[in-house]
Amino acid sequence: MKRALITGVTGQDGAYLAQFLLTKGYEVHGLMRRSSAAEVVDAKLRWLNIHNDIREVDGNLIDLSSLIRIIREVKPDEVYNLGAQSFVKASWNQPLLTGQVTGLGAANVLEAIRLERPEARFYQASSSEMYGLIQEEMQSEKTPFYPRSPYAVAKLYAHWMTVNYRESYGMHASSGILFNHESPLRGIEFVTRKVTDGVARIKLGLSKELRLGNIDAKRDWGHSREYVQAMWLMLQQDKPDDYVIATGRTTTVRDMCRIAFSYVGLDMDAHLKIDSALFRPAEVDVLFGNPAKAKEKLGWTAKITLEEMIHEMVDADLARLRNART
Ligand code: GDR
Repeated sequence: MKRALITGVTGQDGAYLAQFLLTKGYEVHGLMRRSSAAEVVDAKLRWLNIHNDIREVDGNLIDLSSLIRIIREVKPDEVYNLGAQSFVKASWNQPLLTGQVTGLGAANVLEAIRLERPEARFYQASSSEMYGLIQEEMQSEKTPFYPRSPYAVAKLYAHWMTVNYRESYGMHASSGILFNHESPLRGIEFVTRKVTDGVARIKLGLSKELRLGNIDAKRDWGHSREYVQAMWLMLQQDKPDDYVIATGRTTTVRDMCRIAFSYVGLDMDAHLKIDSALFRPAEVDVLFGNPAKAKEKLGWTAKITLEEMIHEMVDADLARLRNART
């Protein structure tokens, strides 16, 4: 039986990845921060009904000693580093914490593996945010980076550390440059879930308006459930490498929002308000990924359309809100 260790297991991707690995017969260990009981947020694992199947390991990405102990004890075959302060807007308010968790946290995991279990395969959750200002027709593994937020700067450090450990020590360390990926498990602070939750509230008469920031930004949105499979595929390759994971379609926030409103028969223009407080100090205007390498080398392509995903999310939010009322 293969053993996997997932950091960030209580997040959207961690939960879907854990579920996927369990169906593959893996023993799944999840890093959880246990500084206080209230901090244990396993709602997403409960949603997927896998909370009793994950072996919880107590540690923290910013505590190297805890990671060394965990790698020594668990002896994982595969380590997926999904843990991060992952909300881009919050990274301007907490730039140093973001650097420690999102940047140095990855270096800590790499160091723990190098010291205790160098044969383990490593996956780093890199991000399309690293492209930032660089707008080529489509962004690929060859596109240069120009990060536009403290979050993206931290992710870029983690990305290059992954490449460096691969080249310096011959470790099987791969980096997935994932474009935005969503699901009903997405946190409410991210725009798709904010929209689907907001639309469901308006539909049920719980709210009248939805406030958003820059709706001209364009994103390449896929489904988390499919994207975690690409992570696993990367670690099954003979050679470690970097891969763009994207759908190859880009849509404005405005049009994504319209999909949600029209699904429930509401007029978006009657409810959507623009709030300048929600704009970011620096914006990434366009993300548009070229997933050709992932298709060729991993046999992976995104199949769920943006419409299907937004409909699934609106349905899930309607059900959640109706259940909360009964
Ligand atoms: P992003 O995702 O920053 O791309 O990073 P997010 O959903 O937060 O923003 C997408 C775009 O929508 C615009 N926007 C708003 N965003 C939020 N959150 N709230 C609003 O009210 C709002 N109005 C407009 C934003 O300005 C932005 O342009 C996500 C995260 O998951 C990262 O961790 C990950 O690395 C990247 O995706 C790939």
